[in-house]
Order: sequence, then C-alpha cells, then structure tokens
Amino acid sequence: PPVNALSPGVPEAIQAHIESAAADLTVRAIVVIGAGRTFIAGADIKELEAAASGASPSPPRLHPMLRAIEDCPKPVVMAIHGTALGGGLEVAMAGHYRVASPDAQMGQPEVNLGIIPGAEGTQRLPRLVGVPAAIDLCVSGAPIKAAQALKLGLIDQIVEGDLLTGAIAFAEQAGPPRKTRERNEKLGTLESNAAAFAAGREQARKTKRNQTAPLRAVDAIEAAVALPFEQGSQKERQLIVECLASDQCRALIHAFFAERTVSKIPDIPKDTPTFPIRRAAVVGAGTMGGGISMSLANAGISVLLKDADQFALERGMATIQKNYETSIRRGRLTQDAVEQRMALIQPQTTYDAFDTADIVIEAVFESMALKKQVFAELDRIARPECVLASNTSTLDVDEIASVTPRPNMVVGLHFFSPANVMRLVEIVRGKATSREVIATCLALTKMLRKVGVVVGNCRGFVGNRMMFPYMREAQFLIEEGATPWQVDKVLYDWGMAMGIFAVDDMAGIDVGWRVRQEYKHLEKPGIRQPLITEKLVEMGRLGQKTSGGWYRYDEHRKAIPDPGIEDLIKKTAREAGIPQRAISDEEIIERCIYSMINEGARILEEGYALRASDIDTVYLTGYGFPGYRGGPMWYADTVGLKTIYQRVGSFRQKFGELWEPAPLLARLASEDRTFAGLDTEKGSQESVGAR
Ligand code: 3H9
Repeated sequence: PPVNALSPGVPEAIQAHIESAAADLTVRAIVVIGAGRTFIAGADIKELEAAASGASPSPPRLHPMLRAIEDCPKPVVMAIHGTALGGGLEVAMAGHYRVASPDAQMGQPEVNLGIIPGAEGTQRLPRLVGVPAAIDLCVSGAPIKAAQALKLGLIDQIVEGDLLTGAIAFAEQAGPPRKTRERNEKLGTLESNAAAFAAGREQARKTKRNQTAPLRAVDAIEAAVALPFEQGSQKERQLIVECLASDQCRALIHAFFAERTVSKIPDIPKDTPTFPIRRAAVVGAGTMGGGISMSLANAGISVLLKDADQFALERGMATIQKNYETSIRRGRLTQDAVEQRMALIQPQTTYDAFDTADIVIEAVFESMALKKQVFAELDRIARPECVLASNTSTLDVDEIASVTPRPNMVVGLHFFSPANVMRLVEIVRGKATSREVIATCLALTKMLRKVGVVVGNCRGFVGNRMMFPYMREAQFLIEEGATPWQVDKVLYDWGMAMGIFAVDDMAGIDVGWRVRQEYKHLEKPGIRQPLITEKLVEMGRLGQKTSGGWYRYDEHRKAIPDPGIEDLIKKTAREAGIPQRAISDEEIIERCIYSMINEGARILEEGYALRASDIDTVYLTGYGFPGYRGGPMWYADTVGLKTIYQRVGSFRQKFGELWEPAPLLARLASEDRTFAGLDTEKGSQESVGAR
C-alpha cells in the first residue's frame, strides 16, 4: 500500500495464489484484482533505487510470477482499476484477458525513471497493441485511459459498475487461456515496422532530449520483432541492467522521491488541521493572476478575480478564454468543461464578496508599496480565518505581513509562469505564518495538482535567489565575449528546457529589472553589476511582449539572433573596459550552473530550504532543469563537491568576491561528503523557515 507496488513478497504471493487456484479443482477461472485504490502501480521503486545505486546486485525478477500466470491452465482475468503502471501493466499483460474500470489508467512510465520496462513489457506490449503504439507508450511514458486501451487491444472489456462482479462475469464466459507471448498477429516484421522504429527514435530524441532509456526501449521492442520471445526477453534484461547502471537513472529516481518528500515537514505533521478552501479570490488580472485563477477553477474552486482597471480585467478574462480555447483545440478539454470553469471565475473591479473567500491570493506588480496597500485593504475585508497569500517572487513576506495584525495568516504562494501549466509553487513561510496555514497551502497545492515546496523567507526565496547568480554570470559571459545565443545554445544542449536569455525574454526583461530596482540600495559599491539589461529596458526592448529583447521575434514568436544586440553588448563592454575573449562551452556551464549551486549551498545552510532535494524539486518542476541530471544539488554531487569547490575557488581568484565559496560547500568538500548524504543525516531534525 498505498499503490500495491510489487515489493518483496508481493510477486511471490501472487504466484503462490495462482498456483494454488490452478490446483484447486473447484476453481474454473481466476480473477486478479487490486485492493484499495488501485491495481498495481509498478515494481517497487525503492528496489530499483537499490539496484541503481549498486546496493543490490540486480533488478527485481518478476519473471517466475509472470510465467506462473501465463502458463496457468485456467483462464486468468486481470481486473484493473486505478493505475496499472510499469510492472503493474506487465503483470496484467501476462494474464489471458484484461478488463478495466472506465477511469482506469495504464502505461509504461519506466522512461521517467531512466529505465525501460524490465518485466517483459517490451515483449508483450507490441504483441497486444502493435509496434507503433507500443513504441509510443514506452517512449512517452504517458498513461492511457481505459477507452484508448480498449481501442488498442490492450484490454478486452470496460466494466461499468462494480469491477469485481463484472470481472467474474467475464471470467465465467472467457475462452481458454490465451498466452500473450504466443500471440504474433500484431507484431509484423522488421521491414514492415522500419518506419515505426525510425519514427520512435526520432520521437525519443525530440521529446526526451539527451536521454538514453527511451532509445533503449525502442531497441527492446525491435528485439521483440526480431527474436523469439525468450531471446527478446533476455535482450530486454540486458538493456534494463545497462539503464539501471546509468547516472540518468539514479538522477530520475532521486527526482521521483524528492518530489514526494517535499510535503514532509518535521514540525507540520500530516494531521495538522487545515482550513477548508472552497472559495478563492485573486487580486490582479495580469498574466499571473489569470493563470492562478485558471488553476483554481481547474480544481473546481470558485474565484473572484479583481482588478481595479476595467481594461486590464477584460484583457485578463480574454486571455483566460483564449487559453481554454487552445485546450479545446488540442483535445485536452471539452467545451462543457471549459464553460464550467469559466463560470467559476467571476471578474470584478471591486472587493465585493471578498469577505466570503477562504483564501485571497494577491498577484499585483512586484512592488512592496503596492503590495502593502493591497494587504492593508484585504485585512479590512477578509474573514479572520481567511488565508492571505502573496504571489510575490522576491519580496519580504514578513514586511508584507507587517501591515496586518494577523501575520500568522499571511504566507507567500509563489506560482510560476504560466501558472496554469507550471507545477511548482513555493510556499513561503514567514516568521509568523501558522502551521495550519502552511498545511492548508500544502493541501491546496495538491488539490491544484501542483508541487508545493515550503521555503523560508529570503530574497528571491529558493528558485529566484539561485537564479540571480545564474543570470548574473550569463550576462558577465556575454560582456566578456560570448553571445546570448551561444550561451543559450550551450545551456539548452546541456539539458535546460530553455536558454536563460530566452527565459528572460519570455518572462519580461522589466520583471528582473524591477526587482533589481527594489533592492538597489543593497548593492555594494565597487562590485561588478551586469550592464545590458538596463539599456534594453531604456530602449523598450522588454522581451517577447515587445517583439524584441535579447532576441528579435517574428510573428510566430520565433527567437532570432539580433546583430544589433551583439553590437550593443560589444560597445557597452568596450566602454566599460571589459576585455574580449573566446568563451568555451565548458566555462559557460561551469559559471552558470556552479554559481547556482554555490547559492543553493548557502540557502541550505541558512535554513531557507529544508533539504537539498527540496532545492532540486524547485528546479526540476519550476525552472526547466533536466530531470536526468537530478536537480542542481544532485548534479553537484555527481560532479563531486571537491571539484565544484575547487572551480568556485578558482573563479573567486579570477572574478572576485561574488564567487566566495559557500561555507557549507567548503565543509562538505573537505569532508568528502555529498548534499544527498547531508539530507539523510539531517533526517527530520530541522524544519524550514521556522527559525
Ligand atoms: C517498474 O515497474 C519497472 C518494471 O518494468 C519492472 C522492472 C524489473 N514503488 O505519488 P503518490 C509511493 S518501474 C514504490 O504521492 P498519487 C510514493 O513514493 C515503476 N513506492 O500518490 C508515495 O510514498 P510516500 C513504474 C511508490 O496518488 C506513495 O506511494 N511505475 C511507487 O499522487 C503515494 O504516491 C511508476 O513509475 C512505486 N512504484 O500517485 C509509477 N509508486 O507516501 C510511479 C508510488 O511515502 N508512481 N509510490 O511519499 C506514480 O506515478 C504515482 O505514485 C501514482 C499515484 C500515479 C501511482
């Protein structure tokens, strides 16, 4: 429980029960069904983790159980509800027949963990659904619903009503046992599937950039076509063992557990009382306010969306409508669903009915003065038990809270743009924020199907605080001779979802610039500051929204390198006396990524993040950091903290005090330790933001 993973003892018990039912003369057919909320969600990922880290010699062997099921002389019917994923689907495919609840989901998500299906899934799946569909399922890792599974031939029937009753009725009528491994009617030949294999490899390269496992999954399916079942299975075994030994697999398994650990906060146990959230209000109908309103409406929560400016409000509602229409066009939502969601969002220019809201999320401009004004107003109107949240991305939540006599109810909820899509929400715990409010926000982010990471209240919190040095170094690099497009390409090829300058253009160059203005008084004189942003803002080149920023944009929003910007950079560098040189790809990665890691180490030491793995989750779910590198802190461990520390030290000598190594990094490096090791040692002793 809770997902019926195939942990040690489970496969053995399934096998024993199949064998005893086979021997029982009173049994005519067998139904295998999961207890609780699901069928089987796969092999036990803890076991896979042990195999990947070398702690156990090999991956779990589910094969004897699969053989016992498939060779059972009586018909075995698999009854699927919830999720049949990975090893769960592999068990189901070893059965002779499959029925499912209408809302059941099935898939082979192994690539998301850096492996391929390793319990004959790559051999049975193409036999049931054909090669192209099998490739798509194994390369994308995405689950399909029962209706689609029926269409593909993965299941034989959808059972409306009680699944067990339906499955038993099916079993009573079922034909003789039908071994999947002996079914070749959909398999085809290497020649007939040549195009499918080529397309699958292309899909893998495009959608799972730089990753090995999706390509190996195609290799394994190819083996299913080329070889008899037994030999195909051996090939699959060899490929999964190879995948398990990779850094990519270890990183992705780390990412899986890191994401599920973030909600475990030592001083906020699972039974902490929460405030029910049925009705929300959002202040500010800009990009963020609109996206947040959509996220709330998508979860069935009604929203009052307020903007004092009628024009901004109408534009905000039109953007929401347009985004939903795109979802209809892409087949993600029905017209009906969209109408229901739109009906949940009520636009208004006043604070009317705000006294009925369970939570208010402020999403106005990033200005402390403005935010304080809004919170003072909210304090007058909101109910005492209403959670007052600010979507600030950098500002001091305690200072915002100081304008209300109830700072315990104030919290930061930092959504990421586009808020209706991005999964990360930083839950910023202020000095006085109550445990109940944090627990409520954790529950709310779950309802919104997002990942809520509790962070402390420092400038930029976790994500943006690490983004400052990352962006700073990227800008220094272009001042020293690189181009924005070179830096972006290197970062993209390394695995980032987007280059940093493309990100800045998308977010709006004025956003970062405005933050810098807020904190200008803290800048130390004599310390180097990036020079170009200010000029772009003066020129009105604010990014995509003005069709020009670091890049120029065509009518399809395609980024085009702009020689004018290159000239501007060169001229500015000349005037500032910055010598020009060729910059290597390696230097770009080291300066951008190591500066981020060094800041991460500081954040961790200062207690603004609870665990290194929380920092990783922030970067994996909100900043497009490649999952197969595990997040910045995990990546640092894989490079080796000694190496990182030495490089940071040499940059300190070359570029000055901005590169001062974080004391924690220095300590762990000298003791030959890792961030992951530190997480384990710390266990549940400390909490976040509570100091
Ligand atoms: C595989 O099968 C390989 C095979 O080919 C054979 C190789 C030989 N194992 O996500 P949740 C835990 S690879 C161990 O919060 P939800 C999870 O850590 C596997 N633990 O719930 C959490 O623990 P905790 C292929 C697992 O309702 C708790 O269960 N399968 C596993 O939001 C609840 O999880 C997958 O990749 C597992 N397999 O989502 C499926 N799964 O409470 C991975 C979950 O202590 N799982 N846990 O933090 C999922 O996608 C989601 O968990 C699921 C439920 C959709 C099932």
